Amino acid sequence: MTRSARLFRYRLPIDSGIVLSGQQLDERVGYVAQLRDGACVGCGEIAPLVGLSVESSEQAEQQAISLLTNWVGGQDSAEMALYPSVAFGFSMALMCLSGQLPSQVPYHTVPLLSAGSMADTAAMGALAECRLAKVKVGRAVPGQEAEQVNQLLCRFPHLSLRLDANRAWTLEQAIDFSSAVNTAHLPRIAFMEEPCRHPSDSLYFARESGIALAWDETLQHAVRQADFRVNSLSGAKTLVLKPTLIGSVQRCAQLIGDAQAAGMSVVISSALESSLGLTQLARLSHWLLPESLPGLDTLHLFSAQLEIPWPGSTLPLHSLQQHIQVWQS
Ligand code: OSB
Ligand code: MG
Repeated sequence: MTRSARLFRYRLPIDSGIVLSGQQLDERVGYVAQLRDGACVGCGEIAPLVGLSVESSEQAEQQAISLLTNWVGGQDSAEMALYPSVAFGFSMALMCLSGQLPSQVPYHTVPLLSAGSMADTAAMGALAECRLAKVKVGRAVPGQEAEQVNQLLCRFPHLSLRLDANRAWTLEQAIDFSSAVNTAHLPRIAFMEEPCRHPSDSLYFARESGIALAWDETLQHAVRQADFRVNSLSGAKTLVLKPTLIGSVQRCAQLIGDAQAAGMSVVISSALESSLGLTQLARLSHWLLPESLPGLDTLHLFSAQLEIPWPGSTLPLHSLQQHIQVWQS
């Protein structure tokens, strides 16, 4: 038997404010599974996200250890039902081990900002080069945020926007927002993720406003249902898929195929993974969705990168060895 495995736990300071408005997180805890088979090595990140994942870090760690123990013992596929983060990280490690994930990919992502970022000159400078950005809304008065969106679209005539309200609005607030967006700008809103607290209001809002809808939280809840069918989500134009919250690479690929067959597009997005996970998500996105730009602009929230650098990032790089090895076999 030539197999061995290790599990590392990382802890990295993070400023999650722009992404998770309600429950701020100042430290990201996650795991990296490292599989070895002969001369081949493959890593995958297992990083449940507090507040969004069903599993805790401790539960993911326990399950990862039993899964890796079985794998080292010669069992190729999981016999147990896996938590999404564990299924994702383990399947990604296997894909890398067998060389199936393409590595020569463009590390493109859609820049992430909040409606209040207009005063941030660095963020504004970056936009001059872009044709697509994502703006977090739903944190201030809807009419004012719409005004900020108008200003952004006036200032950058080639820019289109993805918006994300994270279910912050009532139907009335969502309408307040859309009616304050210049009508001429509406076609430049590629989609809005989760405008309203209630998905039924989001569907109604999309029909009323003409702004295309994307499901993110609604997809995460739906996939947990035993009788989940992707067709139940077809009121949206786009599904935002966060593999750490969904499951294995195979499950993600299946979901992408089903969504496309039902006429929806798919965007792969970050659940605040480290640079190791983010670079793998960029590779996964290019492989499964070559035409789609993923939403992976969350590395700058961290104070350091982990093991695999994101091309062009100047953040310091930690090796896995600088973090804690919690298990090996
Ligand atoms: O609401 O889409 C979200 C990251 C972690 C948790 C939730 C969200 C996000 C992002 C990632 O916004 C960035 C992106 O999708 O472009
Ligand atoms: Mg979202």
